[in-house]
Amino acid sequence: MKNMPAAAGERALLIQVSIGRQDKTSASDSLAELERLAETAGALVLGNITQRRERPHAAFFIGEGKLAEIQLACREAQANLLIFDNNLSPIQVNNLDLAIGVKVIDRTELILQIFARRARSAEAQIQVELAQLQYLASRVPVSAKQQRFQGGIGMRGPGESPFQLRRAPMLARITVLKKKLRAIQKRRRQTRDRRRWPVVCLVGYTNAGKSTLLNALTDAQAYVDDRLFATLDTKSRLMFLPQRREVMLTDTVGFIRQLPHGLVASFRATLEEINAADLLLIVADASQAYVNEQLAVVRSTLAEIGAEQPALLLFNKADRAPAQAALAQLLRAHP
Ligand SMILES: Nc1nc2c(ncn2[C@@H]2O[C@H](COP(=O)(O)OP(=O)(O)OP(=O)(O)O)[C@@H](O)[C@H]2O)c(=O)[nH]1
Ligand SMILES: [Mg+2]
Repeated sequence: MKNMPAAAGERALLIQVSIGRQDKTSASDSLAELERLAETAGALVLGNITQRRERPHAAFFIGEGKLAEIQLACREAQANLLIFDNNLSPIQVNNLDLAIGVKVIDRTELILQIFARRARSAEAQIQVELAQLQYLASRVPVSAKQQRFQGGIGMRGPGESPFQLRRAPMLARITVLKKKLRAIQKRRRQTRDRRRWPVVCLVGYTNAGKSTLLNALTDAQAYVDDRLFATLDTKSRLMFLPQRREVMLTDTVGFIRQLPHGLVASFRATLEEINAADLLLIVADASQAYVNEQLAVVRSTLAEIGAEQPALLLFNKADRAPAQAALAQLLRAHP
């Protein structure tokens, strides 16, 4: 993986519990996405174990009977990491870790890890550290035996130094980071208030092609890659329109299903850009089988951050074969 050394020896099994009547295809799509996320974080994915349940098991999320099967699978595949597609409670993470004896992380923690590794600007790093700390503060280990605090994928800050695992210093650090972030946001707001151009924001699911579009329309030379969360530091560029008109075109961080709320709050500064835009261009990857589901995620995330300005929907990657057939149907479904 380019410029991202794999965490040494991270061999992962993916675990997914489908609850109630969750659609089978959407569950397998979510699992495929989890695999891409795990690989982006540097883990080697060895396989997956799935289970269907009416409701989550209170102590383990997954059924108690599955624990032995998972343990055996870990031993056979020599896995040292379990990644749950479901978001787990702190107690469930601890219980699983102790019962199976292998490090357990969930979807949220995995996404936070990717953000931590990829954050470059001071602002993005503060946002990531804040999100990680808020998440970790509720997950202080109950036992030194727990595998999850032995390094590797899991909580490492952008500086790759292990966190202090005590709650009080964490909370103090959270206060400091929030203050720093507010100062950066204030500066940003002042620049924005002085702006002379209408602002158009590119938004959409991760990997939809937002940065590619920014590059095509301006000279931004933004980083483009066929991986999830290529963009974490956003760019703005002037775009020239006919009749000598200009707009400011802004790229943003992609959305994803089950985006952690703590993260959404921490990335408010970035998302503020969306709120302050005059027009949103929603970029959707028409070659994705689950483009409608992805669009639903984008719309609900926009609603969550209170973005209510006019939006244009734009179907991208129409050149790809699977998209050709789907396109006509999509255009009918989204007039
Ligand atoms: N075939 C095809 N590929 C495209 C098109 N637009 C973008 N891509 C590819 O899709 C991948 C993702 O593009 P990006 O522009 O990085 O996507 P993004 O929405 O900025 O993604 P994140 O920043 O990761 O959220 C890249 O490999 C692009 O080359 C398109 O119109 N057709
Ligand atoms: Mg991008």
